[in-house]
Parts: sequence; C-alpha cells; structure tokens
Amino acid sequence: MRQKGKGQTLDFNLSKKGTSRRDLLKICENAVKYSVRTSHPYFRNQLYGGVDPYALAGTWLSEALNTNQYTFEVAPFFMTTERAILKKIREIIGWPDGRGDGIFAPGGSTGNMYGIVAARYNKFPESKVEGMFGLPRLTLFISQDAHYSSIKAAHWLGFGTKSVIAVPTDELGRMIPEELEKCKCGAVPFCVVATSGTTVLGAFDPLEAIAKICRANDIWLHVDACWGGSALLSKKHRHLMKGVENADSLIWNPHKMLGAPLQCSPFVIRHEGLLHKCNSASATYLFQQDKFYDVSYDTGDKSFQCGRKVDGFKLWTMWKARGDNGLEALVSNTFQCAEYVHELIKNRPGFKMVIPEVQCTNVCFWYIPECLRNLEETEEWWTKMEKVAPEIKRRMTVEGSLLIGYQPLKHKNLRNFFRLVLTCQPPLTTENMDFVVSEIDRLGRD
Ligand code: ABU
Repeated sequence: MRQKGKGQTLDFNLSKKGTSRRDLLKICENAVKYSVRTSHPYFRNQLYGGVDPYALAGTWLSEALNTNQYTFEVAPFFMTTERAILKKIREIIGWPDGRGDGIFAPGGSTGNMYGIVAARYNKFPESKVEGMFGLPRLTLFISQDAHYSSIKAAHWLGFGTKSVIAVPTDELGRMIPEELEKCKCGAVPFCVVATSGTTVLGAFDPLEAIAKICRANDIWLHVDACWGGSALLSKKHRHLMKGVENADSLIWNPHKMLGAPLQCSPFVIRHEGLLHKCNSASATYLFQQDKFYDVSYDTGDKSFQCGRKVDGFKLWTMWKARGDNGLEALVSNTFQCAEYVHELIKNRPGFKMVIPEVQCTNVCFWYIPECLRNLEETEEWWTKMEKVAPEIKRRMTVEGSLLIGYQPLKHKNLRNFFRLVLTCQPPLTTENMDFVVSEIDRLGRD
C-alpha cells in the first residue's frame, strides 16, 4: 500500500526486514505532518478538540507505566485515583456523600450500554443468567435527538432495535415529557435514556420532569451526559441538568468539552453493589477473595471488559492541578464564547440560526451565499442551500484554515447546516470566534 503525499510517496507496507532509526524518525515526522491538528483553536469539527496539558501528562505517565486497571495488585495508585475521581463525580451530581459506584468505560456508547444493562438487571436480575428467555418484551425510551448508541445497544443486548421508542422533541431538540408519558404503552418499559447535551443541537432534556415519570412508573433513568455533563462543573450552567440527582446512572465524557485525551468516560451509578452483581464473572485468577488487602479495590469485575486502560488518571490529574475552580472557569469561558458567537451570527447578514438560543456549546447555523439572500425560502431555494455547507466544508478542508462539521437533521426536516463545536482547550477567545465567522463568510463567497 503506497500513498502519495505532497511531493513524496508514503510506504505503509510492513516487511520482513525492520526499519532504520533514521527512517523511523522520518515516519514519525510524517505521522505528525499528515495528521489533523485537533488541538488547533480552529478544529471545531467534532465533539472533542484540544487537549488539557495536565491530563495529557497524566496519560503519558500511565501509558509509560503500562498497567491494567483491573486489580489493586497491578495498579495500586491508579485504582485509588479512579476511586477518588468517581466519588468526586457522584458528589457533583448530588448523590448523598458521593455514595454509589462507577467504572471508567471505553467511550460514551459503551457507557450508555452500561446504564441500559444495569436497568435491565435491576428489573429482571434473572436476565444475567437466562438472557432474554422468559422475559416480556421490553421498551427503552430515548429522544428523537438522542445519540444512536442506545439503538446499537438494543441490538447488542438482544432486545432489538424495534424495542426502542424515540420520544418526540420540542423545537430546541429536548424530549417532551408529556410525549414520554403518552408513549408508555405496550411492552414493559424499563429504562429512559435522557440526554444532557444532544450531539447536534446540544439540547438538555428536562431531567426533573422525566425523573418524575420514571419514578411513578418504576423505570430506570439513565442520563447520557457525554457531551453536556461538563455543565455540572459550572455554577452558572449546572441548572441545565436540574434534577440530575434523580438519575439512576449517568455517563460523562470529559474527553469531549473538557479536553481530556481520548478516551475518558466515567460511568456512575446511584445504587451501591449493583454494578458488581450485574457484571461480575468472578475470574479466580484475578479476583481472589482471600487476598491480603482490601479487595474492594479490585474493581475490574464490575466492568464487562477484562483488560482496561487507565482512563481515570488523566481526569484526576487535570482536576488535581486545576481544582474545581479552574475547571469551572474553563467551562464557563466555553459557554460564554458560545453565547458570544451565537449573538454575532444572529445579527450578521448571510447567517441564519437553526435554533433561537444557545443550549450547550454547539452553535448551529446556515450560511447563505449572496446569490441566495433575500429570496423566498421555497423548495428550490432549500435544494440549492443544502449544497452550500458541503461546498464550504470542501473549501475549508482544502485550505486548512478551519474545520467545522455539517449535517441535516431529517426528523426535524432541517437541511444541511453547520455545527460549530466549542470545547475548553485551548481556551477560546472572542477574537477566535470573530475569525471563525469571518472565515466562513470568506470561504462562502460565490
Ligand atoms: N459521540 C458523538 C460524537 C460525534 C460527533 O463528534 O459529532
């Protein structure tokens, strides 16, 4: 496999003979040269970007120490830091004395699966042994704007994607509690996955109202806070997740807004003991109960994985370095930049907002080239408009000045629009926001 780079051919083949140090160095240089600079302030393409330097140092250290996060005997320091950071997260959620349990998951999709499995186990503990045999048909509720991982989980967990009901959302993309109430029909409802910070619009589902419905109907409430969970760190913004303390479980991705290196996905659960009962397989070569130390530090059996990377330490390092106040300042700055750019775009000719207010730190808008301005928004107009974002994206990718994503939102009948994603690293400024907007204007010229 040979790929042509600018002015040189890159050799990706592997051969019997090794490679000299000089050539290896060249390969390293090329890896850097041909990789996307995701830490550049204008990489705003995905729900991650930038890296926290303290967390990166933590990652380098744990990678170099190369251990496995399943038992205290091979990872005493990291098992202790994981325990500490999970407790801190539970405290911030508002669970009394930070009680509960948790585990770092390999990403948000798996974190949602942890919540759904726990919900099923909680209602039907026999499912661990019997699987779906003998169980009634189950129903899982998500919102229309929820992340697709719950649908994948329904397949992987064997109750099937037809058992997932997508509850309608309002104009901002938030689950409508009255619609959830109406949906609770037919099969046995066992879990609602509410979202704090939806992938595209950044909507926060109303957790308090949803929790009330869950409580009244004995339904587990799992919160997918992968994207928006960082709002909990900011006194000014944590109201977006009002009612979160009623959740039974929650997944958060500090590798998204907060800039922890990928991946960093703490899953937490309010019910002590359930995670272990639900997931344990009691491998006797790892989790002997007659060890000489406190085996509650051997948390690996709560996970569905065997080998597990040290993902908690990077977040612990960042938190230790910055403290609650430092993290709050970063999150608040990011929200402020989102509010600033929203106002800037709202009042600028050629830009049209998709939703009227900022919810999380994604800002969604259309760019209207001059030839399409001040015209009636007919079907023909929209057919032309939906080609604009892909073309501007092509131009920005080729120039390399900026990278932001676009997408349609079919269930809301929204044609291709831009989603500008703001994250905490590197800390953004209003000047950065001014540049993003004027650059889109420049790239979008007819
Ligand atoms: N896990 C959802 C992230 C996808 C995105 O960056 O848009």
